[in-house]
Amino acid sequence: MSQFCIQVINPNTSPDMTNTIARAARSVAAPGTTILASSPSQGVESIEGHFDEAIAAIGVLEQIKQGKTQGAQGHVIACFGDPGLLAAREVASGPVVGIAEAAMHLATLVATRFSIVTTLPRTVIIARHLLRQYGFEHHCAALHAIDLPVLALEDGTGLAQQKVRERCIQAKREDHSGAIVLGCGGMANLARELTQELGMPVIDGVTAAVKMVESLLALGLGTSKYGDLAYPNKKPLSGCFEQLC
Ligand code: 2AL
Repeated sequence: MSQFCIQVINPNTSPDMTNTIARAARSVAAPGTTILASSPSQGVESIEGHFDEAIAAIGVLEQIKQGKTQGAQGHVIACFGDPGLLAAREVASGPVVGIAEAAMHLATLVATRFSIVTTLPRTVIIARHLLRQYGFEHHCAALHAIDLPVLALEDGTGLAQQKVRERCIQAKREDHSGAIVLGCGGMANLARELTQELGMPVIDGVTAAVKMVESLLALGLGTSKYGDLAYPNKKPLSGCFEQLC
């Protein structure tokens, strides 16, 4: 049996969300796969805009470096904006997969069009940018926001989860799409139950990305070091960035 070590990085600093993500990742990992769950030592406790993403990207790079020293062969970036994805690929040699790209890719394999249900309205524009960047613009029927902050998913009240469920039901009724993509790492534990309840694929990016990284590792495929994803050119980094060398 293959023995893989996959690092699942929560780019925000919320320990509760890291636990939710780690549990979901372990629930789908193959028997031979170890999940190394991690989050940055400093940064933002939730990622809800461009400013947050810029900070989170540095944390992702710090975590990739640490994951490599701990034996990680592949990496998942478990935030729906995929912060720092291409930079992470430059510093990694194994595969690096973001949860937004993973969920979107899988959605196109099981439906002609999908809907996205995310957290705050301001994160919708981030998802739109990614759809364009990844070439999935024409596959997405609509985007919905539950209009609650990311950390509402970890407040223990269940309100955010109820809103996700309601938005998914609304998306099924209104969008004429065949699948729903959950647009936050903190929603990772909801996909299976919603898939059952709605009778259509509801896709979470954390579990999708873990299975994609496992597949790439099983095929012996890592990030290409030929071309723009080659290791960064060596040059001095100053101040707090020295630790990224
Ligand atoms: C996210 C996410 O997945 N984690 C986080 O902190 N912010 N993005 C989002 N759209 O809710």
